Amino acid sequence: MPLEILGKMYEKANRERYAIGQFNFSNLEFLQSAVEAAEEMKSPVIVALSTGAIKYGGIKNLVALTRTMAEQVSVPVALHLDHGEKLDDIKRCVDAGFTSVMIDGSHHPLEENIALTRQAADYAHSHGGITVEAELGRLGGIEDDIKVDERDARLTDPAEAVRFVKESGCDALAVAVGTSHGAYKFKGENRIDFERIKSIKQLLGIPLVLHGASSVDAESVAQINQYGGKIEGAKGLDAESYTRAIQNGINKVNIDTDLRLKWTAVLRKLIAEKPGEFDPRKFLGPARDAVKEVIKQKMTLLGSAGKA
Ligand code: TD4
Ligand code: CA
Ligand code: ZN
Repeated sequence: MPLEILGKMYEKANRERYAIGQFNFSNLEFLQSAVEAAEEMKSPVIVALSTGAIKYGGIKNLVALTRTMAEQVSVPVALHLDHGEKLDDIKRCVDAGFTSVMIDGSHHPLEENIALTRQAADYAHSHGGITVEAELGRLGGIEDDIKVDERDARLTDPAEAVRFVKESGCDALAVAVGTSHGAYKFKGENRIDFERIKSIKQLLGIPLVLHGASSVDAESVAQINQYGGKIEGAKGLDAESYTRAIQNGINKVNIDTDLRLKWTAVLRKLIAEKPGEFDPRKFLGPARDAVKEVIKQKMTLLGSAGKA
């Protein structure tokens, strides 16, 4: 299929209460993993590029690869810009053929976030009806010792979200509900504010996005450490958190760290165990297959398997 507008994929997900996975990539193999997993699971999929990934791979190369791969499968694939910060990032990606963009003005004061998001939405909507995700609230690790009022201050405020969405014109909203990017999300138990997701969803009705949603699989971390790595105290979301977040209104779940961890675990082991090998395909191929398995498991957990 040609690349699909994310907004179209959201309609069914929102109606049927499941989430579509966003999988970040910056190379051929991660993209293959995501697209092949989607085809095998009959799942819609979102593949995403950060501005750093675009710099790494080249926008034309990455868009051409994604288009070509999407055309060879029967499931819908959306190409999304992750955490665009400037209006120019948005314009560049919309012009290059992305079917969804995120404008992340969450670090700006509310008025500025609204104004920036409005400009991004006007541009994307008038250029092919491209879907726009915005962010309100601050993502970050919630430590056990953080005070409740401080915690509250950084999470998305439901009333503010209503005004934000109305005035900015965004199509989907990334909410801060206790997750954070990277491998170190929680000290103890998962602490996600499911009630907050529910309130925001009831007020807005639009697709909500969960960033920082990796599980940080303990086996991958152990394998990395066994073969010379050093990753300590890493912790992510458990399976139940996905289910509860989705039941309460999340329709897009962003996953990057889990893919990076699995990739590194496989590569470290293979390189250690095959000292005479120097064909990159002998390393990258198995890593690609392992990442694909992780993505397939996520699609089952998110409920998107079988929905394409
Ligand atoms: O938005 N994301 C992915 C962040 C990707 C960052 O890419 P760069 O290193 O190129 O800047 C997420 O919300 C994923 O969260 P996760 O839990 O997987 O870290
Ligand atoms: Ca942000
Ligand atoms: Zn993110």
